[in-house]
Amino acid sequence: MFKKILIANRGEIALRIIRTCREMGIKSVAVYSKADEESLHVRFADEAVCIGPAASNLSYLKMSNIIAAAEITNADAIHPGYGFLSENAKFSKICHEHGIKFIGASPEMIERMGDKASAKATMKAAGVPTVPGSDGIIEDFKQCEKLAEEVGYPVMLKATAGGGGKGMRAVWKKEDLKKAWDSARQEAAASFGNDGMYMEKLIEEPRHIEIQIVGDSTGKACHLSERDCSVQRRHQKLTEETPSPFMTKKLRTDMGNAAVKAAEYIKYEGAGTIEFLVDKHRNFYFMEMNTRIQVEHPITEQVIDYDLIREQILVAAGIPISGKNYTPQLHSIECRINAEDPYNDFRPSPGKITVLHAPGGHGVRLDTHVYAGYTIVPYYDSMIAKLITTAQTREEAISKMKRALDEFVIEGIKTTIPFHRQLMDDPDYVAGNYTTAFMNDFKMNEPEEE
Ligand code: MV4
Repeated sequence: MFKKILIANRGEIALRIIRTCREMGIKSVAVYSKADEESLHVRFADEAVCIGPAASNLSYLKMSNIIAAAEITNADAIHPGYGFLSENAKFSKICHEHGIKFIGASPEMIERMGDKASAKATMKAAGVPTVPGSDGIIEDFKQCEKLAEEVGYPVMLKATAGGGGKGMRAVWKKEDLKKAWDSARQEAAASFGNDGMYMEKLIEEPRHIEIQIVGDSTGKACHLSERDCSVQRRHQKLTEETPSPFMTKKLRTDMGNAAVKAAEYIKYEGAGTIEFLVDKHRNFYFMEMNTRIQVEHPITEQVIDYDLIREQILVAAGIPISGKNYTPQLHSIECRINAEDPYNDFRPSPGKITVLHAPGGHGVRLDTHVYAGYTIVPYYDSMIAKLITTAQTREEAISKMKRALDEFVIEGIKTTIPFHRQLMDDPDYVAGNYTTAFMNDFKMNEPEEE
């Protein structure tokens, strides 16, 4: 088992990993930028190394400085968390070359799943349902036109190096195809240095339902059921829940089995997530695979009483998993609390937190690194806390979330707490009647008088 793990991340996820390390008797090393000197993960870790100035590309993305920090502290593993270098094949490789265990996917696996067209081809070969469309990358516009006729409008053009919606264009009619083809490739070339495109039949107003999987070094995999992540704004998840209100017993069995089949086909090791698009008829199709721990992992932990970070560490240490599949025994909802102003187009709102009262009580979990007096810096992601409620039923989990949001006081900056509070009263949300189109026409009510 590892004696010392370096956490190559910051904020709430760094704290989350340090906590599990402490419980497992593993020493932890925090790395931090100059701007994060006062951050909680620096204080909670056993050791801390400053790896550079505020800018991410000179600190949390600076591979040489992170490896150097691991070497001077004699860490035998690195946990990358999510974002930053968590799905960077080159970093996974460099860790391996330095004899440091990367608690994540192998370079080959990251490459294979990071290239969306190749990931889709792999899933198709594994027998996982995929959206009808092109067989890999589209060679030229002539082939694009021909394919669109075969697939039938509307179609979705997607960048193979993309993900999370970048380099993606929905095309409803033939005369719009050329413009979409040119602009999508331009965006993909600019964003990823790779303008490879593929095409799919457009699934109208799909749900985004993902399955958590864990694979071990013996080639065994299991699934830990689903998370519904359909409530998104500009491809940013806002809230997630498990079980999905759209799920049926049969759908869960079919999606879970497809996810395990895929994981065992590619001999996936570690925690991973297979994202599916689900249409209104409950047909499900492979969308993308993430080879990292995800922001929303706590709701899965809550409903099956499981520590996913612990599992990642055990699997990375070569310990086989139990192999048991899980079904949610409770209902859990996560609200991502961002330092953003929901009354002004969710624009970032960094600054000093002058007053903070955290919610608590039965069934309330708050994963956060902030505290009264802490200054939210503008250099990183705006998420400052994840508020998670868990109860026997969805209704109780919503009621608990309302109560917890009402208790949650943060002054000195704007946050998305008012957005979540309104969401919990939204009739369609409360009825579980929402798709990825839900936020398209969501409007904030006028703020209540202070
Ligand atoms: C789709 C789709 C409809 N049809 N593919 C968005 C980003 C990336 N995860 C893929 N996405 C989509 N792919 C087909 N064939 C609709 C989306 C989509 C979406 C998917 C999940 C969550 C939110 C979304 C918001 C807009 C579009």
